[in-house]
Amino acid sequence: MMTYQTPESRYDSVQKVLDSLDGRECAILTTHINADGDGIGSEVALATWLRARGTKSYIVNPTPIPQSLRFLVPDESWVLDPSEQETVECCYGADVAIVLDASEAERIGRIKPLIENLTTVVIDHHPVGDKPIGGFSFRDSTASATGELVFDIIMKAGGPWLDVADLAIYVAILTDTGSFRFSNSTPASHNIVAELIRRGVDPEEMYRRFYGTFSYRHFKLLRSALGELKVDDDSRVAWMTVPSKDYQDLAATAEDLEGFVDYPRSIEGVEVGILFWNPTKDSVKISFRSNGAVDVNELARSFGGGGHVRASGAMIHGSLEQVRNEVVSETIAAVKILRNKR
Ligand SMILES: [Mn+2]
Repeated sequence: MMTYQTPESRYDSVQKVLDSLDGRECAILTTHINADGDGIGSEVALATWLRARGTKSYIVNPTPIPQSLRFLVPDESWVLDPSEQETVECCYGADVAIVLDASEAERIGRIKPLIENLTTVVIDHHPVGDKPIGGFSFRDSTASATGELVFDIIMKAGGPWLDVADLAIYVAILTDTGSFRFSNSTPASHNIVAELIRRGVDPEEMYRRFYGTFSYRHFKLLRSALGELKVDDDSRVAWMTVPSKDYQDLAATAEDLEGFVDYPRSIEGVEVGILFWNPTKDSVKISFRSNGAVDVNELARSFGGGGHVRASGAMIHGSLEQVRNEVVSETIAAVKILRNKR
């Protein structure tokens, strides 16, 4: 027996999504820049379900699917490269676009113009910002992952449930809850996962794939980044920097930094943990993690980024040192303002 039930507050939205996807010939699915397990998992699950119902469905993302998530895609032909003319034509000829795990145009980058003229359905669990993508949206920031909302849709439709979708939703929830450690690990997310395990998903295999194996490069970078770990004793803000030279010399990618931001955040008594690195020479990527008191979504938004209340990020143009000074002092200020309010 299934213990999970879709929250009543979602009933209307789920029905509207089903209505807008019913009988479509061709759907374009997309997600945010630098997609994570939730973005890709939600796309694969929904595409699998749509295809089983006779809707040709393609994944068109602003940035490539990370290597670690490629195993989820059952057929390479489902994924289209937005820089190819054929993809552009395919998008123009589609009859619905589905944006997953993102609500703002900026987040989907170069995909925006490709789907501008299509009926759009947004499915997301991020707190909504100032410039949401138009069309119908099914949003709920109480959902552990966008994958949870996709589960609601397939459940309401009565399936079909395919193994590929089960695995993809599992990965969506697993990765967005940090392996069921974060505050979004709710009874609902556990109940969904219980159902997925009952249907055959192997938790140990998934754990090993995502958390039990790292490249040697990951550890080399971690060793040098830990050497740059700093804590402001007064405000309890901690930050870590990945040295630019090591990042470049090792030809690293964001994937190699998986879990790094958890180190500053996990220091005893720390309110906010921050990770800094240079994906390119003149831009700095920042990841924020809050232990609860500080809203890091708001903080990231003040730097042009965003995310969740406890986990967010931003990309800032400038030199590492200059950006780091500014971000650290703003974060310290945010902690102090909060403290004065208490
Ligand atoms: Mn997500």
